[in-house]
Amino acid sequence: MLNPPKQVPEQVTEALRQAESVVIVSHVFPDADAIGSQLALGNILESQGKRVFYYCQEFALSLHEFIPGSKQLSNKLPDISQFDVGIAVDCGDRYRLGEQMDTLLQIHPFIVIDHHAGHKEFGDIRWVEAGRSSSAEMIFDLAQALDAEISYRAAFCLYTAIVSDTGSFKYESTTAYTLQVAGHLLKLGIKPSEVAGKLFDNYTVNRLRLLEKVLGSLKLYFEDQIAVIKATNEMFEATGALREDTEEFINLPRALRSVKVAAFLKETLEGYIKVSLRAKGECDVSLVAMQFGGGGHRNAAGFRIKDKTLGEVSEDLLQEIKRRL
Ligand SMILES: [Mn+2]
Repeated sequence: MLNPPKQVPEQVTEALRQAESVVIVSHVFPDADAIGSQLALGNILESQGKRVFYYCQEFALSLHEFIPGSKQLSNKLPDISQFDVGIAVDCGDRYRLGEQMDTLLQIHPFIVIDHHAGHKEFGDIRWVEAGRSSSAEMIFDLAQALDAEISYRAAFCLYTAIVSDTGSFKYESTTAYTLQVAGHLLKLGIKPSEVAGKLFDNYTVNRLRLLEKVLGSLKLYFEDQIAVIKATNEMFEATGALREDTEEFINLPRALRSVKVAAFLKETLEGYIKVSLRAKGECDVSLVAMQFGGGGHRNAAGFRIKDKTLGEVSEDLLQEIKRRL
């Protein structure tokens, strides 16, 4: 095995060794890395005799329900006095904790494990490595540091998270170490085809009908270097698809040969315009997202906005992307 890029900070392992009851939080509207990391870490800590509560304000169970343990996720935070450690995984800033942020941050020590570039510090004990492929890769290291066995279930969570956050090992963040961790997880019995099937080959008919409409909205700008697709309320109504069904759609315009930045604008049930950005090459879309109060990674970022129309957001966004191409 290669050595991990960095050792797990002693403070993290110390605090977890002493803990008896912990709450693990992932970010609002979690992706597979957030949920996979959360559930894997919980499974690892439970195997060491600790009580674990899994909190997440908003999660899409139907999309992630194949991730083992996802039924344990709760959006109701109990009395925090029972927890002696709080842990946030995959949260680039405190607001990603959701509405219970203030309450959660009253738990001390509060440990933060994250890999987002542009991470805004919060919590008491921070382990942040922007170069990592995924939070799950860090949770793997943490298991080693705690001398914890990784169960098949935890391995399944970690592998799913890594595949998802690296775009199936395609993104720049994929390192030799990432592949070693993945290889180790295969040795624990994980079947890549099974995970890929559950992560990607999971469309409903409604979802495919929605995709047809969303792709129909494709517009190209700036010598086809910028691609924009949209999902409107009307499209969701016409197809009966769910808001979460748009997962992965952004990768299709991104796959265009000429495209350097792809944007996906979606109307949410709460009246927001939710924007996902993907880049190949020179444009750092996390900087674009930050201009609109969001964040993310160099090649994958996002934000949401209220009180503006799809057309207005699209206009402002195009200006900002052009400026950075
Ligand atoms: Mn992540």
